[in-house]
Amino acid sequence: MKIAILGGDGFVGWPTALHLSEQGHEIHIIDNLSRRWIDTELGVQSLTPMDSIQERTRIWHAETGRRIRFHLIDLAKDYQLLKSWLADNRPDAIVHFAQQRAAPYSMKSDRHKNYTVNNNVNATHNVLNAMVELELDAHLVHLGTMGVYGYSTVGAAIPEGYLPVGIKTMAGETVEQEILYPANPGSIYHMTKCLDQLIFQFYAKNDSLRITDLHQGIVWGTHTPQTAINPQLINRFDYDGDYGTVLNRFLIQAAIDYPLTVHGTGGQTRAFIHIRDSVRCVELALKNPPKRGDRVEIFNQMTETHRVRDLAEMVAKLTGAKVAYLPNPRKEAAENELVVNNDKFMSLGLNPTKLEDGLLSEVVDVAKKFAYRVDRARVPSTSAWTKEIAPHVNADPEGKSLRSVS
Ligand code: USQ
Repeated sequence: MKIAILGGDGFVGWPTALHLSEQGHEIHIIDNLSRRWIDTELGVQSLTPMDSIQERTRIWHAETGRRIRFHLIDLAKDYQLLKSWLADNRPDAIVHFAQQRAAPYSMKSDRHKNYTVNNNVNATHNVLNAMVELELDAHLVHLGTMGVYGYSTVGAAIPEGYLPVGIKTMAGETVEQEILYPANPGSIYHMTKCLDQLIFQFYAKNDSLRITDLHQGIVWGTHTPQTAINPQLINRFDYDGDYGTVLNRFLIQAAIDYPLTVHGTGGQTRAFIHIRDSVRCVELALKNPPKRGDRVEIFNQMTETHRVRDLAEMVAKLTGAKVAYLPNPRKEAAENELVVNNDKFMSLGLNPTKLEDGLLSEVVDVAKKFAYRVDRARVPSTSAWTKEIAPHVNADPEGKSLRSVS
């Protein structure tokens, strides 16, 4: 297949591009390199040293003989450029990762909120709009989030996108329907993914576009078999307070002897998936497209759930790190249960990489190898969800004010 990977320079986009290229697909990365610009804005860099996208694709060609082509397009702003690229290339499938993906970054200020909404919503809408205009029957696979469901404890497993409901009619009968599971975003970033769901629903209904939405959990790990082929193909690894996600942050914190930064009681339960499984799920989704006229296909892309404090304890046990319980900069439930249905990917043959598979230590090794690149001042998460929370954020978990290190 000819596949366009929108956002193919990012943390999940890059290993997906390599994985699909290895399988013989013709891969085109479309990216505006915004993650690299945001690193510059924040004054941080990936833990792992990353080459330019052009250099990465050159090395991939030198190692494998396969070509990945790169096109610099801002999907949210350059609609005409995107449209003419799609018209000229007419891909069979489009994998859409091209969105600002960090909840803390999206909550930093009013400017960051605006940027995240404008960028994410326009990118999604521009792609769909152009597909309709060009009568392009490509399968669109979008990376969504488990966060569209919220994390409230309802005592039932979260289904894959749709919830059966009974609606009482005026005649007193109950009509059965399946509706999108009620959206319950916890940040501006997550809110944009909820908006995406409605946009997809409309375009699938109105224009019979074939769309798959992957509701992904928190990704951990860094290597896939392809990124490990050559040091210059290495994936990015975010550890900073805005882009670092919880488990990868704990692993790098352990490697640099920094207290593990648990927000609140650490009673938040979240869904997780290893980066290797993430790329495999995209492959499985591409192999199982919906038909024209079908509703949006939704998969829950996660393989296990964990409580944040359990993860901290697991990493502490593995490494001897200390755990710090900090005031939570986010407005979120202090404690929640989370049960998720992921039957679809399991029935398609996904064989999950679990935390217990010993890979945690592999990531600690990566973290230790590149620990010299860490700026400790960038580790704390200081983006507060509300003005009321902001004064309580602990910007220096290593400082003397820290009392709750166990
Ligand atoms: N947390 C800590 N300490 C930290 C960092 C985070 O206790 O140092 C807590 C947070 O308060 C939160 C949980 O860990 O309760 C998860 O935070 P996270 O930063 O790992 O994940 P999140 O902000 O939810 O976002 C990430 C990705 C996003 C993806 C989402 C999947 O950045 O792109 O959509 O995970 S999910 O969480 O399932 O919505």
